[in-house]
Amino acid sequence: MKAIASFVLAAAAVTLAAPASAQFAKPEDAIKYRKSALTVMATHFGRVAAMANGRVPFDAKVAADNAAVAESMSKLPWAAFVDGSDKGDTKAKSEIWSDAAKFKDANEKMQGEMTKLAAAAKTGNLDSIKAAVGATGGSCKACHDAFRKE
Ligand code: ASC
Repeated sequence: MKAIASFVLAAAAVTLAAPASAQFAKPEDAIKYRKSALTVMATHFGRVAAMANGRVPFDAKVAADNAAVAESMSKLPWAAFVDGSDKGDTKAKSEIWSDAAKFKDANEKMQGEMTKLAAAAKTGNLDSIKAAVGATGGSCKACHDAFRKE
């Protein structure tokens, strides 16, 4: 009993200590995970963009809250581009793996823009938010153009 308890605790410790790195039982799980994170990111980024574009009234607190969620999400998808997850229900291009350095640059650029957007949204300055939304959207598009199939 004691041995089992120690084993369970040790297993839990290993799980908890591991960062958000590649821990997926199957390639499909990794695909589902990264698409989910990107969907949540796009949803919250979209709410800020809608305010920046004047499609919905500007509310500084709503903008800041949504930008913070989008920034958090922007860090998550990349560990899920594991080997073998280029096939299946995904638009990922093979260049993600064959040109991994360029993919890393592109997603790090986006993460950086998302961080700047979250900082701009925190200040509540709509002009800064507009500029940051433009730069962030551009970094989303650059990565899609290079690494996402139609
Ligand atoms: C979004 C969204 C994207 C990007 C991209 C920018 O709001 O969901 O994928 O912006 O369209 O060009």
